[in-house]
Amino acid sequence: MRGEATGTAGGETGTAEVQALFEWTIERDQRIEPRDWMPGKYRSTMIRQIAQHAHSEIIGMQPEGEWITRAPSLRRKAILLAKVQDEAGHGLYLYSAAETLGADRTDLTGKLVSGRQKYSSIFNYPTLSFADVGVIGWLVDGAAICNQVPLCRSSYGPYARAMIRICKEESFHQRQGYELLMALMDGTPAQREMVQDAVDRWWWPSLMMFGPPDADSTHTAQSMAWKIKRHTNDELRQRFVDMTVPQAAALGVTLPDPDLRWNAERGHHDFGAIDWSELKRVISGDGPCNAERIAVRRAAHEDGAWVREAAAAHASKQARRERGAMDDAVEKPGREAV
Ligand code: BYC
Repeated sequence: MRGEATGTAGGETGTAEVQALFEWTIERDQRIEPRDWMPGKYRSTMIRQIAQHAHSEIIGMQPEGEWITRAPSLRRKAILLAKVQDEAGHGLYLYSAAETLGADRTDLTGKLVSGRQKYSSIFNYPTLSFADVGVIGWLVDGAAICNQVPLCRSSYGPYARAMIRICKEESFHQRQGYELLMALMDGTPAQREMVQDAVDRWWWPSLMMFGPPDADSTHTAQSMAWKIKRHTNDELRQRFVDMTVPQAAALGVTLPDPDLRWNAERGHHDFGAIDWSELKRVISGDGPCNAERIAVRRAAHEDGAWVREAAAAHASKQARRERGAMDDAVEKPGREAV
């Protein structure tokens, strides 16, 4: 942590004046910026959430990435490649946002591969057919949009700004998934069955993405008070169900929940009980693909060591050159440094 440079003047608890400024900024719906004083708990909560989000984007490249070489046409391959590249980009913006809080990227990666930091439960399920690529776009990116659009108004400036671009790209991801599923539903009975099978497998894990129910959520109350989160886990889950039911009907698939029905009194869909023990199991490392996802990430990190070393050597050479040019300019005034 490089806390010194990032708004810790006033200490962890802060003077009454900086505390009041922080509260006032939150109250007025303005943004907390990297050099502003912030409570230590705000900083650590932001690092936790942003890092978990970044890790999810990077690990999230794997389930779909597995299908790039097996895409059924050049067009589908190009689309999928672009989507997976976007996810790498999202991970990078988010790691940069975490760095503005004093976090160190190498340290965050170390925490991911050693299981000390989490990533989204959803990426611990296997992608068994190409229909899974469509369903991930439709349901997983759809859930991500529901969760992330409000984060564009999150109180931490660099995170909120990163989310604006990410959400634009997520919206394209969701549409490509839906378009792929429409094409499959327009195909043979076997293709339609493949879509239904994928929907059956991804529906409940998609609902779990929103996190535990509000009553069991450790962080929601404080994160809502600090306007890091703008809605609770259950509110967003309900919004996602309401948004998805008509899309499923238009597509011609059945959502695998016999208790799913419109409740006119509430003005929302009721839905069946979620198996929270499954979420706990997957989060604690015992999902169908947890070990594989981490092993792939660890291997990629180790295999990429030479690239990081080469990039660091190049950067320090450049910095030395720039310093040399500046020294030259100081010694020989009147001549411009090149
Ligand atoms: N999976 O108090 P709670 C994407 C943890 S990327 C794993 O409610 P919070 C995409 C939680 O961390 C999708 N862990 O927490 C990418 C906490 O544990 P710790 C990722 C989960 O933070 C590629 C504990 O459970 N999106 O869409 O208030 C391709 C208690 O939870 C999960 C984001 O990261 C989970 N599902 O709320 C396609 C969005 N849920 O840290 C798509 C940003 C909860 O205390 N993050 N936990 O040990 C958020 O909005 C919030 O962090 C969450 C959780 C709603 C996820």
